Amino acid sequence: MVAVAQVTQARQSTRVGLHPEVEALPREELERLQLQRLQASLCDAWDHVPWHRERLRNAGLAQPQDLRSLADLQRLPFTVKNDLRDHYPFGLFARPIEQLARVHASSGTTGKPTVVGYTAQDLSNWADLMARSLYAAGARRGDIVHNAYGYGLFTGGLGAHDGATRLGAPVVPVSGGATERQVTLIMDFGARVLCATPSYALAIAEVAEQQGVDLRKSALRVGLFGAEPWSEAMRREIEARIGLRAADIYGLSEIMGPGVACECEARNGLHGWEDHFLFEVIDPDSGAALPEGQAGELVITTLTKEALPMLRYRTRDITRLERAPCACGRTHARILRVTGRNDDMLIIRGVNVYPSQIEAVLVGRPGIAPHYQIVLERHGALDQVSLEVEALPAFAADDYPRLATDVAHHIKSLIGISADVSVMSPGTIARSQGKAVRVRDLRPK
Ligand code: DLL
Repeated sequence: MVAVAQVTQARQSTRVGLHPEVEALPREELERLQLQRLQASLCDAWDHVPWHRERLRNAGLAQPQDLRSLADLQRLPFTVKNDLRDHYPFGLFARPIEQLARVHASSGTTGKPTVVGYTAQDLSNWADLMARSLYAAGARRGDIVHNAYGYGLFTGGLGAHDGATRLGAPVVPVSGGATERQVTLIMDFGARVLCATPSYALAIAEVAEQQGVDLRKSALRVGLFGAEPWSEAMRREIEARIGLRAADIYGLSEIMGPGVACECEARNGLHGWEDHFLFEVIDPDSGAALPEGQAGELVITTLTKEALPMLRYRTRDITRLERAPCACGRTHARILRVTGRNDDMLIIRGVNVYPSQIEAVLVGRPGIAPHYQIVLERHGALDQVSLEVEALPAFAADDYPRLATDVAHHIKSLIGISADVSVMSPGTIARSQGKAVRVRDLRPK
């Protein structure tokens, strides 16, 4: 009895988040729940997706019940993006079409799109997790949410939309584009929460400044920015120019969409919602699990997805996991800021570089605007990297060579690569309305 009373008391004193009964669940209980759900999800995948069944058998499972502990997860094979493409469009779905409520797809640069599906229950869980994420970032019931994530096949728009609705927050479903109008709507409607990619948030800030509108005087207080890698320097820039608290939100369509993980107000990593997902970090080369805290590729297993269960999905995203308690009282693991994708890593004369590292050097540099492009070319056998950056309007063309030298110097000293830097006049570099394209690869295919 005493033990039960103590647990109840401990839970009451750590009431945090929109779903305190799960967000602050003691780790042993969380893991018990995860194992139950993993076993159920594995049975589901076994029964309804022949491809999973065959692969699980090949991995030595005679029946799904052979998975007895979370550690047994290591015995299961990985799933990769190409597996979805190979079964285009619905081959890995565990539910017949008539039980689906929605599909989304991501285009990718080559080949067939990746198609993902949701039952009504999946959509409801997603809305819960997105509402939980909005709340963790500081949004509350009744706040107007200006949702500038793209609506359509991309999961950003509808994902954030349903989450805001679940939270009880009215949504302005503006999607991306028509940036002048976005500024007007933010000011006129008094939005308190802004959802957008970080690069588009910056584009909105820039257009507002050009219109003579001070967004810092708007009602905006909270931003949920994600769908692409961004840096701490970019966070400071966005916060200073819009006057809000910017939270990092992570997700991917293969697993759900936005709201797989989100920062809380402690901003010490993104809480990955462990009652619905299992997170691992592996060595991208060997596939071996890495100890907590070590950087590697994030691998996610879904625990409750009905339409498209995912077993050990290799995200290609590079990050670290922390399970130490968070100051906010949530017990769910924290995924540290995703620096970039494995596929986006550039190897420049032997140095591994992510575009977000270059961003961190550029943003806030005197005279330089936070817009940039990395251009890859091939000269003979050698890959050549150049960097296009923009000057701030107050600087004259005469200043550009000096600014270029300053940027090249800081790139060299902070990242260790020699880049050929061109400073261009304001507005030259294309602005994004969704995910920014940071790298222009002109190398022959
Ligand atoms: O980008 C879902 C999303 C929408 C997340 C809105 C957050 C906000 P996909 O189009 O499938 O889904 O792209 C997923 O985007 O594997 C990462 O490489 C990248 N990504 C997403 N969020 C972040 C983030 C959506 N906060 C891919 N930081 C992922 C860094 C991110 N990269």
